[in-house]
Amino acid sequence: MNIIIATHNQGKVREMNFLFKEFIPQTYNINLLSLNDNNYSCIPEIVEDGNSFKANAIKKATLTANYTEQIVIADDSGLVVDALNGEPGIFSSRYAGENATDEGNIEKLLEKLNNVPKDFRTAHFVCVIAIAAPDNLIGTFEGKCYGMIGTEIKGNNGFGYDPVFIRTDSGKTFAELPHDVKNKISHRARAFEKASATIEKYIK
Ligand code: ITT
Repeated sequence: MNIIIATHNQGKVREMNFLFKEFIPQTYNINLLSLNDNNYSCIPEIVEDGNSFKANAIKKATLTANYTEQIVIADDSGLVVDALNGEPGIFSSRYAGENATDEGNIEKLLEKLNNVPKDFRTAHFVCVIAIAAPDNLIGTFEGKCYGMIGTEIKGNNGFGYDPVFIRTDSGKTFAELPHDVKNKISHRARAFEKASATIEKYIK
């Protein structure tokens, strides 16, 4: 059975593949596809104009499900920094501008936090997973993961803001942690864990 992950972000695709293996029994024989696959490259770009992670996740899931006539899982996620009143939030992927790179976004974040002392650099990631079938929003599931923003980039794993997001328990950034460790504790893992029973119900 095909399930489409409604994303162009290869970092999310890698983590979703891992989470499927972790939480969904292999016996279901799922074929995970994404919007980077050839069959779906013609889907019109979805404008993320919602005012919350949940609204954007629902929009990505429902429009993609209607377009492809398949079961779709969408992930809208981002980094919420307390000292910046919640920025970059839903604008995480385009913090440094419309065609921003991960490096550009991190640079802007570190500049904005330049004078903020360590104890005030608290932040959390949010992930909302929305599951949809054609003409049917099946559900939404939220996960959060708390940490601190460092002062320099560290590590090569992961994607996005991982090189500056420090987990206080290990003192390591998400980009320094092995991917199986991040994928047990991340916002995405927590959302996926909540979503897994519903996903199983629809693939049975
Ligand atoms: P799609 O909309 O195609 O899924 P996107 O990257 O634009 O891709 P979002 O709008 O949900 O997706 O933005 C998510 C951004 O939040 C992402 O680009 C990263 O900058 C950041 N982010 C989310 N999860 C992250 C994680 O696990 N580690 C690091 N950064 C993350």
